[in-house]
Amino acid sequence: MGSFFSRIFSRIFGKGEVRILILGLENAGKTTFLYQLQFHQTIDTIPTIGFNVESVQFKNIILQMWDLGGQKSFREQWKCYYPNTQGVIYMLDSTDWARADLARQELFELIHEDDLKNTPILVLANKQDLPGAMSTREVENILQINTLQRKIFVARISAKMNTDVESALNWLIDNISN
Ligand SMILES: Nc1nc2c(ncn2[C@@H]2O[C@H](COP(=O)(O)OP(=O)(O)O)[C@@H](O)[C@H]2O)c(=O)[nH]1
Ligand SMILES: [Mg+2]
Repeated sequence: MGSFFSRIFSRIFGKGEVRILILGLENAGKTTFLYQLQFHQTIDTIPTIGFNVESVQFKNIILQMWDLGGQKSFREQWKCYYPNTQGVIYMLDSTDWARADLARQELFELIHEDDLKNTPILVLANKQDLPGAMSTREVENILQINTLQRKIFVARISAKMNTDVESALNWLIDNISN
């Protein structure tokens, strides 16, 4: 059975490796998420200068995860990483109502990029362990998800507590292969 799945995956994903970008404003929880996936623990993060990249085994696939710095000066360089990307994770701090509009603007910018036009986008509404975190409906409204003609899905997670991370990633993997 295992080899059956690995044959299917290698047919879909070539070498069995998928390139995924983790984007979003600074402080959304991108680096926490990446380290949770890779090391199964919460690691004290510092603002990311440039990028972190980790190869993470998820089921039978290797996810090559690029965690790009989210501060304004780095956001301008996100474009350089778009070519050959198969999936985008857009991380949102669900408690950051003040910057929700900015988060939408950045999402809309990347959605119109040619290099990402066929890329499914998984929105991770992070920090659901905190009081006042946005609901799925609130995130969909704020990001105007229903105006986007895209494979896009909002999942609520807590990167810190490792809650609901795996089912969210399943959506992304399924939609990369389709
Ligand atoms: N309560 C809570 N805090 C989180 C969560 N994810 C990240 N954080 C915190 O948010 C801050 C920014 O996280 P970081 O991963 O550095 O964000 P990045 O700038 O997007 O890479 C850190 O203090 C994290 O501990 C979460 O799911 N819940
Ligand atoms: Mg970071």
